[in-house]
Order: sequence, then structure tokens, then C-alpha cells
Amino acid sequence: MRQVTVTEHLLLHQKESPMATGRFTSMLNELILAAKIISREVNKAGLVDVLGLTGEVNVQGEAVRKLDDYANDILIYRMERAGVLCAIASEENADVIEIPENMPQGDYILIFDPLDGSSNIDANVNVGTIFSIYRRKSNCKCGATLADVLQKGADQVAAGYFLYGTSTMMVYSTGRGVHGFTMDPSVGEFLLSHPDIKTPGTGKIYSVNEAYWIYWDEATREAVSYFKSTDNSRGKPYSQRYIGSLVADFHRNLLYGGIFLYPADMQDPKKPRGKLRLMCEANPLAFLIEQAGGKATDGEIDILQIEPSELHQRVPLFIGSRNDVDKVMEIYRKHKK
Ligand code: AHM
Ligand code: MG
Repeated sequence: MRQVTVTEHLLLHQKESPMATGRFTSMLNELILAAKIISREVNKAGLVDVLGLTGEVNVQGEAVRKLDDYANDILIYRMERAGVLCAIASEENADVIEIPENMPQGDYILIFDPLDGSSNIDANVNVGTIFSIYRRKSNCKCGATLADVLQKGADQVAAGYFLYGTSTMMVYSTGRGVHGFTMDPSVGEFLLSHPDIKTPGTGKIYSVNEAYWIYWDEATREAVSYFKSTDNSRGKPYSQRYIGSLVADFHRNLLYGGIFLYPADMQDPKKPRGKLRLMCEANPLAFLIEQAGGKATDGEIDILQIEPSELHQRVPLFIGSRNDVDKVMEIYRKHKK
């Protein structure tokens, strides 16, 4: 087998990087193992219904749980034992998860969305795990606090996602390009399949839940109209694609070029700042898109420059090909005047 595995890639590619420590590699390996377990369960998801195992207890006598809870539990269990973290934060947990006192601690902080798009699972639609890694800034050997976790996206040391789709993929960056790996199930390894991904400067796809048009402000409506009209830089409408799994919509647009929009739904009292979370969704994807030559903004400022004030804060998100994101920002600026 001559293909490059993730660990090999990390070691080769990051030789001069501070990330080339055994500790970072072992953290990533632990994350990969958790993702392989989640992938296995996601692949079995259809069988659960077919075989009628949806009762409280499955044939092994284990309780059948929702897959997003399962993914969350696996990630927490494995990662708190990795010996390199001082804190974990998950989309599914209200507060920062401390590393138990009897476990070895490190200075990395891991934030994740365990199963993004999980409402799509029963329809066999792609879902994924999104992750973001920081280093603790304070020197204290004590447990990390919320203040340690609330760092801006630009301070991430690595980010990525696992996509459970037609194949299982891992896409990650440590700030030296974006690299994609595809799982070869016959050997159980992620093999380098998409080295140094660059996203096109201008895309041909826009992805938004247009049903919320009624809730949008004029700037958002004008931005979406731009992508639908013939009066844009392409001289023809973009294609509209929306899966409803951020990680899958992002992955497709990363490869083909395009823009994903989840604006503030101004008129919807439930989503005045949109739906997506800064820390576990927007920041890691913004880190990746910038590394791939694209851009991410909340309409005004770069996502990576936003100082977080709470763990689960929501943020409007416009992310993708640089020229398309710039166009949205230009329209927003015009409307602010
Ligand atoms: P989730 O984290 O509860 O799965 O919600 C986030 C998901 C994203 O994956 C997706 O982009 C978005 O919700 C879709 O929301 P909507 O149905 O409002 O378009
Ligand atoms: Mg999500």
C-alpha cells in the first residue's frame, strides 16, 4: 500500500510545525478512532429500522440511543482519556466539559459538533462531525475554564470535519492548507485523496434555506437575488443546492466553488442571529475555507475575528468562494449606510 495515511501525512507535512509533537498526533488519532466508531454506527442507522431494533433495548441488551447522543458520548469518552486536553466543549452540552481529575491533562481544547445535520439521518442523507482545536493560553495546571475556551476563531491551531457520506471522509487543516482523506474500509484507514484543496475564487452554487425569505432583511434578499439573477458576474443564475446538513453543503461547495448562507432571520424571534453556532460550526469551517483560499463572514466582519462572549452563541454565516462572499459583504455595507 503506497497511499499516504493521515498520521503519515501529519508527520511528513508538519515536520517543522509545533503541531508535529507526538501529543497532537495522538489527539488526532484518538479523534479518528472516535470518528470511525461513529461512522460504523451511522452506516448501520438504516438497519435499526429495517430490523425493528428501535425499542428501548437492542438484541445485545443495550439501550438504543439517538445517534447524535451516541456520537457525543463516544467523542467525550475517548477524548477525555486522550491525555492531551484540558477542556472539551460540545454542541450537545450546555457547559464546558472538564477533564476528570484522575485523567492526565494537556493544554489543548477541543470543541465539536458531534453529528451535524442529524435530523437527516433517517433519510440516509450525509451527516458529519465538525471539530475545532485550540491551545490553552493560561499557564495554570488547574482545570480550564470557560474563559480559556472562549477564543476567537483565528486562534484555532487545527480544525476539520468527518463526513459520513457515500464514503467516509476526513478533511482537516493545521494552518498549512486543507487536506482531504477518504476511508478505505478494506484497511480501515483514511488515505490522502484530496491534497491541498483550493476552492474556486467564484463559485457556481448558492446554498440557503430560501423558505425563510419572509424573515430576511432587504440586504439578505438582495444578496440572494444577486445569485439568482442574470445580472451577476457570471451573467447567469447560480445553481441552488441545499442539503440541510451544513457539513455536507460546505464540503460540496468547497470542492466545486460556491457560497453557503445562513443569515439572521430578522423577523423570526427564534433566530435573530441565525441558527448556526460560532464556536462549533462557523469557526472550524471558516478556518478551513480561508486555508482553501475562500472566505467567511457574518456580513460585516470575518468570522475568525469575532470575539466570542458565550459558548453557544449563534452567528449569521456567509461562507465559500472569496468573490461571492465579498459580494454579500458589499451588499450588506451598502444597506448599512
Ligand atoms: P443541528 O446542529 O441541530 O443539526 O442544526 C444545524 C443544521 C445544519 O447542519 C444545517 O445547515 C441547518 O441546521 C439547517 O437548518 P434549516 O433547517 O433551518 O435550514
Ligand atoms: Mg450542527
